[in-house]
Amino acid sequence: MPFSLPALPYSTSALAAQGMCQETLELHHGKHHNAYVTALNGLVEAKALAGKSLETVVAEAGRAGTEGLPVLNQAGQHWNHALFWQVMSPSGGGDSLPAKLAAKIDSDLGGLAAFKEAFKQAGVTQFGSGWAWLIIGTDGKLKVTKTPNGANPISTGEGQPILGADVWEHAYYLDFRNVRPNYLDNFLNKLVAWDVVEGLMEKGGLVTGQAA
Ligand code: MN3
Repeated sequence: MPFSLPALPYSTSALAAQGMCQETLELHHGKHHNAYVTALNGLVEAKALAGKSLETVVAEAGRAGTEGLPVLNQAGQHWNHALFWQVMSPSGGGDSLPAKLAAKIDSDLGGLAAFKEAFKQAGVTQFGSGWAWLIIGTDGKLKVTKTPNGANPISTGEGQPILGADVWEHAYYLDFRNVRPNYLDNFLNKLVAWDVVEGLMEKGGLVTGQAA
């Protein structure tokens, strides 16, 4: 079964009042994400990916280094966006985190304010395109990290992402022009679906159910 574009869990206008306009979501989901899926499906036969889960494809492409890059660019971006749509919500944002997630952020990252600052800095300092992440590290502790382009912490072997912010310019240019820090502030304060993030933490990460 080919990879497919997952439906947004809300309408394209649902996040407009929270700083992500309809045109951003239409282009980002309908054009950018869709293009990654189409390109990835074009590689399935040539790269012998048939039958493999998206998570396996991403991990293997990451381990293959430079040789795996053509697959990682598309497969990583497919996975990254699949997570990204899920961790935002029309009822997202705020500082009232569910209890288990709040406690884990307190113990591993020094509290919500410290986490937000670290996450924002990860996104701001990712030179060029890429992603900022909150992950469950290989030691079981929460960690903030960043990756370039289509890579992610599964492809680098760092751990399992439970929150990701796209810092490619296409993610924020219509809403925040060139001001990436404001996009990241808005993401953290108005868009993050903390209940979804806690659910992913308890499950040990996202399994997309997508396979070639
Ligand atoms: Mn994107």
